[in-house]
Amino acid sequence: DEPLELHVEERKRQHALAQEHLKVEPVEASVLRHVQYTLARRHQPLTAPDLYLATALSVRERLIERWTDTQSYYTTKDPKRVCYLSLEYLVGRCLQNTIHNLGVENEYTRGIAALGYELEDLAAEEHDPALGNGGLGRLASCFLDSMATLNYPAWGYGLRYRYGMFEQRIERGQQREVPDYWLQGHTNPWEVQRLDISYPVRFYGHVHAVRQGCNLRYQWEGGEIVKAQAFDSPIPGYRTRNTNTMRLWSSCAWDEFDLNAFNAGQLAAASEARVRAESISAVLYPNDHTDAGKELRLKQQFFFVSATLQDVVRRLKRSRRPLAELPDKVAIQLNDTHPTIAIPELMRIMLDVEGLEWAEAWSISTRTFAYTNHTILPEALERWPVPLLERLLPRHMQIIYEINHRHLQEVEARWPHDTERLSALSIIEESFPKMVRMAVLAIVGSHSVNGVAEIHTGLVRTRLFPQLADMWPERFNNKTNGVTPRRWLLLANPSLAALLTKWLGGQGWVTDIERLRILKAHAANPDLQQEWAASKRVNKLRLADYIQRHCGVEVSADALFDVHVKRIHEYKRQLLNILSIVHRYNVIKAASPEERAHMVPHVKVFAGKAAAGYYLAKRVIHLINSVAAVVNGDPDVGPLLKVVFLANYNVSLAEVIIPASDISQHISTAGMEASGTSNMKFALNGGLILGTMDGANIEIADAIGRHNMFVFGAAAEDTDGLRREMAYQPPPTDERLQQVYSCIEAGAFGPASDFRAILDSLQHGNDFYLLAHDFPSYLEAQAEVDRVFVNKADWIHRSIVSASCMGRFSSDRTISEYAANIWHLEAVPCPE
Ligand code: 4GP
Repeated sequence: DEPLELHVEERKRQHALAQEHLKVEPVEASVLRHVQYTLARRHQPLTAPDLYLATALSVRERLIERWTDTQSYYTTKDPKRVCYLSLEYLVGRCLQNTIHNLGVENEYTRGIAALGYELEDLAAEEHDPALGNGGLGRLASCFLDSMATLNYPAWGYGLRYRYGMFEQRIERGQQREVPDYWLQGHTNPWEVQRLDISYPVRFYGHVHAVRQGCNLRYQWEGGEIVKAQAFDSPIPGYRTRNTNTMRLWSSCAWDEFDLNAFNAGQLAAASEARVRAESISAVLYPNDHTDAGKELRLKQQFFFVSATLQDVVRRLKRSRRPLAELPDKVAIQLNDTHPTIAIPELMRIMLDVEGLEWAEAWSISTRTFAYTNHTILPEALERWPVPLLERLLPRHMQIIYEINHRHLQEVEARWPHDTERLSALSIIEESFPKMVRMAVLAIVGSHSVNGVAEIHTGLVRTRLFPQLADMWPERFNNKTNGVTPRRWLLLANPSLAALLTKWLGGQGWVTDIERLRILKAHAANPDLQQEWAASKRVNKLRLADYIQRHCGVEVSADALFDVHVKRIHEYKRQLLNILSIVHRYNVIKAASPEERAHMVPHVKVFAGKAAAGYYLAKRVIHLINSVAAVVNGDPDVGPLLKVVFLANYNVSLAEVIIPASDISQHISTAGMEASGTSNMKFALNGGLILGTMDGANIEIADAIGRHNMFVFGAAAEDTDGLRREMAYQPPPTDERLQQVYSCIEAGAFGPASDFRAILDSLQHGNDFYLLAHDFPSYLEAQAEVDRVFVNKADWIHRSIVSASCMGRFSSDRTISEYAANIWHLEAVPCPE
């Protein structure tokens, strides 16, 4: 390692050089330089893909300078850092986000225009990297943006999947999954391969005990070694010099090529190890809420965790600090249980490699780790078979047993002879085969356990882990989610952003959205209302254009845009929505011309992916598309009802959809959605919410006033009782719902056999998701939506009030809370 002072001097010199360089080079020149010298292309003709890449490379130069400065500054200051460990990131496109955060949008807009293009059109050339499934992954990316903006020294660690989330195509009304090779076409300008940073990661092998004095020391040996190779992406804060790092690991063979095998003529065997190694970071598991249960998934988890911890320990040692100082220097946040194997891995490093004693190692470890739970769905709680762990990670299994042994001794000491409690609190589930409960391990091995909304944290405490909460009440805390106003307002909604900047006298709201509250007092101001409505219209026209281009369906911006976008899951109840749409269709068909004249025209927008193996969710997509085909093709209905399913929902599509909504639906069965974050994005963009009292909807209702939200359905505390009652005596089905079933059964939307599984789950199942139960109150809430929508002034008033009260739901607030209460982290603003 070079001396620090030299390092800093060299950086200063490079910085001064780069400054000089940038001063003299305008955007056009810089972009054309990249076209010519980096892409090795001629200037004429300039194509959009080339120009996008050259522009990205030009922006990247400015970014890299800040990035290296920040990293050097952190090295000099050596502050406490947070490492956010997440198997998923939904980053979204980077070009415009970077330009905005760097504050160079005028320069680049003008420069690109001078080259004959619009910046937005170039931005659309960027492939949206989908390295996550849904909410949890997008939250991780919102958090990275906030950490950088708030100048926290933070690292996001994860896996660089070659194939992220599948691309969803809709063919004959059904979902087809196509592999999404996001790195195709050109190099990714937003990452830097760190050839100098790689670590060995071991799998399988055996444990060897060696006697040292009167102690036994263990060594994990043999097996297979895979190389973890770092790819770094800069994460720029908004209008600050601080630029953090997201480090994603890619797997490759430790020895590129087996020359001996090759020389012996075994050509396939020569590259076998490479193929096996590369498969680890090949694909993201396209499952949320189901335990993949596959060896490869556990391999992915350990691979990324092991490389990350080696990186963390290396950094600590470079600053010449003992491991005992780890908790003062690093906070590690586990994003759900996926990285939980980090706990035994850190213990292994401290015990077997560094030679620490158990008590000290355990104290260091628990003070370093904190765990966030994102769902209470039982099928999502990870459990790994003991035999698998014993084979893949034999030393870790020993350590887990030891952690459990000591933990249960503590339980026994506090609650003697309470076998029920012992088995509930055990990390090992005594099933066949035995299983390791990763959530219990995460809680035992962390100093903080948090849920992501008030109601969810309550359920984590009372329903999911009551005995653990009993044992360590102080460990459990709530951190209600938030979203970044940079991407979800400034970037996604330029017209509303301009309005806010004008009415709030500057762009201060971008980092302090509490300032929107000022607008509340002006919600009835006709000028504001008129501008607000005009902004919404711009966004609705943009979405209408997208719908026309992608679905061939013409929709009017005067209609009520009613949006339901998220992963397709029974508990999120897209089915409830489409059934109510069939009902609306029936009502329209039966209505007289006078009645129709008073009806509010609706555009129903759906988007979302179903896990590839989730049969019922895929049938729901089919039903939505089948209903859409009939309704949109029925001249009798005309503009009163249009239904569209937009394929391949991802971050960039969300950016088009969210600002355009009048109403969005967040209608999970109460008690099942941990938080939801799109509800926050919609409300921030002036959309009203139709929802159940679930997840963060409850806190949003508190913030904006419940009367500004359209609420329906059973309450979380009643659901268990209702299920029991219904099982005992099934209630009669609502007549309107019965009619909907009859239509589907009669083949109104295609062969009834296509939807048999759905109908069976509703009519002969136990209505676990309370669809039939909530149907009448859902229709009532929708009728209320229609009543309010016709009164434009009232609607806009509610829209302004809602958006203006959303200050609490910025991820800046959430991250400040994590930093203050869990990580104990100071901001370290990098000087200009
Ligand atoms: C999601 C939850 O389902 C959602 O309610 C929450 O807002 C989000 O995490 C962020 O906390 N969970 C997942 C998952 O995406 O894979 O468990």
